[in-house]
Amino acid sequence: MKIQKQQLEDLNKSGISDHKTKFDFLTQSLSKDGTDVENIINKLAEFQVAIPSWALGAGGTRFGRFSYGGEPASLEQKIEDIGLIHSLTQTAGAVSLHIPWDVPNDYQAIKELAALNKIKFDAVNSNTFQDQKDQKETYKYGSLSNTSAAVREQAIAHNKEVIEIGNKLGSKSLTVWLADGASFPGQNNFQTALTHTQNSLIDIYEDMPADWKMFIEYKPYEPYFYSTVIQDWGTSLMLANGCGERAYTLVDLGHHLPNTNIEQIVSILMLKGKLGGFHFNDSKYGDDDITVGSIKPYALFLIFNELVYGMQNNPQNPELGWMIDASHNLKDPLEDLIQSLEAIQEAYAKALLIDQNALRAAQEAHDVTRCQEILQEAYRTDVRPLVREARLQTGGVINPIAAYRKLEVREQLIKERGKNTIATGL
Ligand code: RM4
Ligand code: MN
Ligand code: MN
Repeated sequence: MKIQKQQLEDLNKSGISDHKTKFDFLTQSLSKDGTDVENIINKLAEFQVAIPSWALGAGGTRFGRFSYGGEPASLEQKIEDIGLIHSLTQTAGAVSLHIPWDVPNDYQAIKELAALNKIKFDAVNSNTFQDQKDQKETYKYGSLSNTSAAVREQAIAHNKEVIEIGNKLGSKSLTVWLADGASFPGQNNFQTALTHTQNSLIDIYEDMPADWKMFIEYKPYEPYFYSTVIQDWGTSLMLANGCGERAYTLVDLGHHLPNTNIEQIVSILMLKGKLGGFHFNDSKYGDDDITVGSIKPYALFLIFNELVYGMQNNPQNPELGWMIDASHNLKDPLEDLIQSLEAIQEAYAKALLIDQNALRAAQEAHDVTRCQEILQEAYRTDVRPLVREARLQTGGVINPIAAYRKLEVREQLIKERGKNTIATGL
């Protein structure tokens, strides 16, 4: 299925006058306060978030998986799905591939298809948390950290192959998420596991082309229950520093224990020029991978405040690789992604509204009440007209979920692909 430009224009006709009224009203009041609305719209329009190739089908839990009709059965169909989301939102202009779930057969054809859908290839992700068919060594007891040199070598070789695949597609970064850990005290020697991991990562790092970056994720637990080799941002940063300048920490919002101050982590990493990648999702208990902004929208806003501050004040930090890392098993995955994109844009817009000069003055005056007021003034603003305007200016639709339903995208996909297709992923 492909959405035509004319269809988008027709969809916008009915909502345009209502949008204009709301947008003009908001622009007027913001401009009066000295906000540069055009600058915010431009920033929103530029902001692109990669869609992971495993989020386009229904995700499972460890108890089961309920498939959603019309799931993409091939990489081609996954790229087409992202193309659909991108044409509605104009915010999803990239795909992040997980290897070996999504190895292209015909590179030229995949590149052409992606270009046709205006999709770029973002970070490639390696997978040493599952055994693959015909694989010689098992990752049951770890991969890059394993006590067996043969297992480590196999895992290193896999990462190098992922770099090669990404390189052929135009990717410029490798994301390593390591499941390695232990489920029982005494199972692993912490120091040996970390040393092996560092050495394995250095080997992979040295194999990357000179213009590539490595992103190292961390996560406190899961799949193992007692310890994880890369459990927190400190360990990730240490490993990144041990690899070299082009290795960075990646923050995944779901990879923290409850109540962790994620915005502070973001801020410190950016100060050190070491925040490379960012995975969006939301959670209540653990790595729940649910829709961005659905549980803790204020926390997301505070995180964006630090991201905006860092982007404006930390030239030592590179441009970030943004990705949605969510996949859930109840909603239509494409609707879920659209809602996530919307939540990201809203949090970003609200953070851009914060009066940074006033905030600094209030901080220096130790006016704590005023500090809070300044943040909440921005947070309480309904920024949706700004997000809609950015979408309109770039050729998207005013209301992507309504458009998705009106165009009967899911029904159409089921017709084309059938009810029982299953996408690769978790
Ligand atoms: C992990 C981590 C990685 C993702 C896998 C599927 O928890 O978030 O980024 O690639 O899940
Ligand atoms: Mn992640
Ligand atoms: Mn995760």
